[in-house]
Amino acid sequence: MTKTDPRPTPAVLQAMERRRFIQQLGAGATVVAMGGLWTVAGSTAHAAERRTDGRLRVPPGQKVLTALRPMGGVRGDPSKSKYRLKVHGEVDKVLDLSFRDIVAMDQVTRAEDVHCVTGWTVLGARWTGIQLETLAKLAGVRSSARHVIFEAAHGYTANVRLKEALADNVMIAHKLDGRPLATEHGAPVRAVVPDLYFWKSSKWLTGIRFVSRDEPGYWEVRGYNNHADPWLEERYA
Ligand SMILES: Nc1nc2c(c(=O)[nH]1)N[C@H]1C(S)=C(S)[C@@H](COP(=O)(O)O)O[C@H]1N2
Ligand SMILES: [Mo]
Repeated sequence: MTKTDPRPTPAVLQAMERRRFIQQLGAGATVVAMGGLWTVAGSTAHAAERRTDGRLRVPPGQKVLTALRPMGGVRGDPSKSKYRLKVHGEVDKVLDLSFRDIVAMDQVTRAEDVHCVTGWTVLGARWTGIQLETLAKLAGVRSSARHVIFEAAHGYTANVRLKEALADNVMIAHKLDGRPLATEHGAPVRAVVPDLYFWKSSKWLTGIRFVSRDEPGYWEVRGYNNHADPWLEERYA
């Protein structure tokens, strides 16, 4: 995981004075940061915009990019024909789904903003897939469940509170902007948890495990915040 992941540790990030650096970026600028190209969208356009819940559209300390930046990670197998997704843990019925099973379920397409802890935001990415809530109902999540663990290839995990995981906009997605997910973005299937920092959105998703006790995931045990609310800037532990 760490081998191909460009993410510096929190200590390194802070040493780079990330925040100050990002604030210096101008609208429409293309800059090289942390080993990659960032295309910064017009920064004033969304500055005052608010969401229906009253929160600012762009969380504090974030710059709007025009497209998702591939953030690395150890890739899983992108093959649709071999794909399996296990829904397990505190459920009445364990599910073992193929890619066909997933696309045969109620499909939704939603434009959702995503926010990466390294300081970029993409507005209105169009995700297609199923709502996590649909799977939760199908599996019969028990009242003992309190958290969801999004399990991915090679042991990557991310934990999300059950209540937040069952929000309308939490998806198990297989398309982005009308096209099948690219391998680097988690093909064939990834989680999308728009309202928490993007590391909670496991790519190359292999399992959804409902648990009664919290289990901090890959980044959460490496210095990142256990909850990860972008509006509270819950970046680090
Ligand atoms: N399996 C897996 N999922 C992952 C990661 C990872 O390393 N492995 N990185 C996370 C992080 S830190 C971010 S910001 C987003 C990046 O998604 P993207 O590469 O599609 O932009 O994926 C998240 N999901
Ligand atoms: Mo991230």
